[in-house]
Amino acid sequence: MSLTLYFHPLASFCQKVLIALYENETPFAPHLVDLGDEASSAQFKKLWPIGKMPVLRDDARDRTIPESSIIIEYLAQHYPDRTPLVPTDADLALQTRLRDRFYDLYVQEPMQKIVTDRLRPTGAKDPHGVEQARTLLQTAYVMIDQEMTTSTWAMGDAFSMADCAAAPALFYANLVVPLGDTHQNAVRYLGRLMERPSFARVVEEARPYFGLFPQAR
Ligand SMILES: N[C@@H](CCC(=O)N[C@@H](CS)C(=O)NCC(=O)O)C(=O)O
Repeated sequence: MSLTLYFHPLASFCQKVLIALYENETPFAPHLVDLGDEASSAQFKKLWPIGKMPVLRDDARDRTIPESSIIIEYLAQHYPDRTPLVPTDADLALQTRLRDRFYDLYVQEPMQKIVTDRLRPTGAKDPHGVEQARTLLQTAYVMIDQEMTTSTWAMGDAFSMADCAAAPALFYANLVVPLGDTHQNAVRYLGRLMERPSFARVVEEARPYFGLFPQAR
């Protein structure tokens, strides 16, 4: 087996890549990274000094690939299978990348901002930044709700990299800023994502770690 994924099951950007791997039943060796453990963190940073998960290592091609979207593009290019997560049509691929960026930058990142602020010690919190993140999430929710009026998946009928990004982003964002009654199309989209076998498996595998998710205080 040539692929190794450095990841943590609870981490949303890692879940995005796990969905892609499970969609195509791509064989890989899981390598759990514990950034809270000095040795594990130091070992991981030798691979990718930035220290953000996930990272894919491909021994067959002697490549180390960081960044969730780049990993999915790499898998689509070198390990394609039944679910083409990045369309071959250039225009459709561009739209897929835009939606992938949308979910990463305007759902995952504000969600992370709100969650990680809960881990900051008293006196080092950033209430203004958290408020900005909440406002950004609300704007994104309205846009997603409109897009999902007629679509099954982020790109229409075909499941894609954009849905890999959307699933963990919406799952965790909904825990910190509930989608609520006003975004019913987005709620139904999250429901479809939760039922997708690849993401259902990811959630099951993350379940033992849910206690580590910082709850609102
Ligand atoms: N742009 C990166 C973001 C990765 C990211 O933020 N990963 C989080 C886990 S979900 C992480 O490693 N956080 C650790 C840290 O920031 O120290 C990607 O798409 O892979």
